[in-house]
Amino acid sequence: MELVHSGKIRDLYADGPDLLLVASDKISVYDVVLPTPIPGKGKILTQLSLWWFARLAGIVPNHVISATDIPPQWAGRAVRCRRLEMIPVECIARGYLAGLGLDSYRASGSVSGVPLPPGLAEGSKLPEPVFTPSTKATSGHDEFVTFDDVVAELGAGTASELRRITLEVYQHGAELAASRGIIIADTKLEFGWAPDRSLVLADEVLTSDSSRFWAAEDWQPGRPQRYLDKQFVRDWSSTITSWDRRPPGPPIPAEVVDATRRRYVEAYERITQEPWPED
Ligand code: Q0Z
Repeated sequence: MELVHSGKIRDLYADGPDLLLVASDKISVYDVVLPTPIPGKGKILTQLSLWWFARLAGIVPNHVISATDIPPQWAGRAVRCRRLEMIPVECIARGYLAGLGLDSYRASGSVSGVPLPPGLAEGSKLPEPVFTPSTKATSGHDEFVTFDDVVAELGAGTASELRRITLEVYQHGAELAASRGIIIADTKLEFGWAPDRSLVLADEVLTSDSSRFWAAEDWQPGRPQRYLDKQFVRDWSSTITSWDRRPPGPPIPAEVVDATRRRYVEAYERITQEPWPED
């Protein structure tokens, strides 16, 4: 099979007219991939994404063709999908302030040109979710663009549809996750055009690799939040004073790997209310 794109965590293959999106067990902290995998992570996040796609199908069609017509070596951690013409805008919805959104708010009081009220802190809940699109900058890191920039690039109709669908997906997902003890602070969605020019939700959806998942019981604005999945790795790595957060990262000890795997399983089980079958 032809490798179309290799990312840090996932790979994309072409299989005839289809694409296969293959998730690995790799984990990144502070944007650096560590040398030790988290066994099962690729499967857990793939199955969670598939669960969301099915749940969200009433809001937006998606790129999934099959979760089972997959070569055996990738069973459970790959999705066969329709090849779309991808839209070069990262469609981000935020309900809470963190990461680059927080940086932008501190610098300008706004994110993607959307003004936010004064007095918000790291981790604050926003008055209502906002659409904060970004584009891949040549530097590598994403750069916020305004809604008007999206209009200029894609037209008013498409820009409005992307904003509407992104906020609807976030609102629905965040509400369901909140009822199950997980705050989805923000999420990044990717869309493509089908041959008939309809908008299709692509890539992965509402996983902890495309979103910030916080344990609701630990949420406390005014400080960096604990990540539901990666906090053990982040906390442990911050004790490795010889690591400067540049590649290569240090190997992860077995007990941190196990605790982290349990958190991925916990997030899957809390959201889907189904036991993880391989636990
Ligand atoms: C997704 C990506 C990577 C995983 C292109 N249905 C689609 N049609 C066309 N293109 C894509 C998709 Cl999902 C597509 N990506 C992002 C890169 C591993 C996802 F290396 N790029």
